[in-house]
Amino acid sequence: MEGYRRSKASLRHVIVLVLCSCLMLNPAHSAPVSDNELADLRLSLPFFEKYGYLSTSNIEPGKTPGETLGSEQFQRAVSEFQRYANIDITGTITEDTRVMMIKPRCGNKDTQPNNRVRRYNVAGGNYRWNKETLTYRIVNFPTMRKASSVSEVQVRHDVRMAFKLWSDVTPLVFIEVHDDTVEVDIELKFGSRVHTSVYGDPAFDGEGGTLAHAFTPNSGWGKTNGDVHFDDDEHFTHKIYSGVNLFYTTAHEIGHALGLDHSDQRNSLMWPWDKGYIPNFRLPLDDKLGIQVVYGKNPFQVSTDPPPTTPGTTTQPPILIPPYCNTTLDAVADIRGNLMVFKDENMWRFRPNYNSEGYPDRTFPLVPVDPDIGILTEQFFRGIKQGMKAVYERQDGRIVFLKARKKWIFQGTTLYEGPVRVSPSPDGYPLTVYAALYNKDDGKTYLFKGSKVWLYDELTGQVQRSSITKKFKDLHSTVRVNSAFMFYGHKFLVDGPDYYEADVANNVANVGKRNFGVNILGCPPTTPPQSY
Ligand SMILES: [Ca+2]
Ligand SMILES: [Ca+2]
Ligand SMILES: [Zn+2]
Ligand SMILES: [Zn+2]
Repeated sequence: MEGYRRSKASLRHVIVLVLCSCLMLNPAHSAPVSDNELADLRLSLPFFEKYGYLSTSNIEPGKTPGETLGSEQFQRAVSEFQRYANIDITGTITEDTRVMMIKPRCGNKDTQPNNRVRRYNVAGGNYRWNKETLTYRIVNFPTMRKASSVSEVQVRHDVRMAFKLWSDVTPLVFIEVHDDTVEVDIELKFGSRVHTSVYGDPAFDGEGGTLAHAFTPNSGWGKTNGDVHFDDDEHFTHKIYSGVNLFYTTAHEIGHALGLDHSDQRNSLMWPWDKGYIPNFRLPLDDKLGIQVVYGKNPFQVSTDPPPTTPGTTTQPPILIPPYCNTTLDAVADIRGNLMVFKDENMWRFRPNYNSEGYPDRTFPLVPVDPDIGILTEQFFRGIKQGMKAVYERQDGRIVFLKARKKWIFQGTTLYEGPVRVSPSPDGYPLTVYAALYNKDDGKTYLFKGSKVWLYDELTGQVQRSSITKKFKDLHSTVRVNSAFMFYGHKFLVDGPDYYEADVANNVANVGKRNFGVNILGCPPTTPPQSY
């Protein structure tokens, strides 16, 4: 069986391994054998067993180390491993082979797909989640403490960004749950050696070797399905080249937690070996195709290709300044990691600049995806015509449109509910809203109107009203928010052509005015008279 799935067969093999290794590794019973051969066997037999290349129960007991090394099963295992590791295929233990057996890696098994095409490997069958919204909790934090170890804030950030890699290319939505009385789908925890009381959960091995492992969804482990365990003896780091990069390891393990097995493609994220810190890391194509086989595409997928041009049509005169520049926008929202900007009947999508130094945290200005004239919002979200006041993506991944006293809720690009009439309620939900954002940090939706802000709890329906200057202390009382959104952990409040940016504690970073179009959307810095 592949990955960490409950399987009686694999447990049986572990027991057999202990017996066989004694027989085979005892030179007293066998023909003369070199120390090197013995060392190679001691290293490779448990390794091949652990990673699924060889079941030692298949090797006849009583074989000498030399006979074992020369046996067809063993040589086949070595060749298969060498193919997976992308080193010369010799069928014998070479120096490269030893290096790759010692190199830090994921503890899950390498699977041997029946076809020999280098590619992603989906666990297949029912080894997937049968829902699109998944919850996770970071149960504990690394206890290894060096000056350069990840901080708790960095762990939380890296985990969020690792999930985002996968949610950006699928319909999946991940929600962090802090309350430890609530059962979640994916638990992430750090542990050393024997680290859980779960029967069959393999022990970790101290620093080096195995870095982490994860459990395939729906694979018979009960609550442990989909969980991710990190070896707490590793020195996990954040955005530096030393130590083990936590973001990369987490992103890989989440791949397993979603139902991917290892890929033999060296440049994929699901390749078993650690690659360390990679600045501006993007999900490789192999992994993207793999996860989309299981869950489908992100309905808002933004192509990184230039917009298609239709041959034969007359080219439109170039617009000097796109209509979204230097103007008051209707609404702005972060939807699955892409910024969507709404004005009149049009919308524009902007994606992060993957080549920017700050990627994935800060990549301003963003890169426009749609033509300057925009695309019709109605073509994307049926029933949504011009004049939307506020748009935001809710915790459950649904998208809410607000206009006057009406509310639409979309699941992907499909209308899920609405338009429903927002009725006056005793709890004080505002009747007209001019801007809205969903705050992942406190789970509240911020609704803006005039000098007021309402904090709305989507689950309980509770509303809390405050003045803008009380909620955002540095903000001037004349600020009127027309659009608002949360992007990479910061709140952006847009007032006409200008914007203010607030951190987790609602401290406003830029108290002075800053042009939204120029700084965030990449509009031309000078503003000649508009030509339309
Ligand atoms: Ca779980
Ligand atoms: Ca380890
Ligand atoms: Zn793995
Ligand atoms: Zn474990």
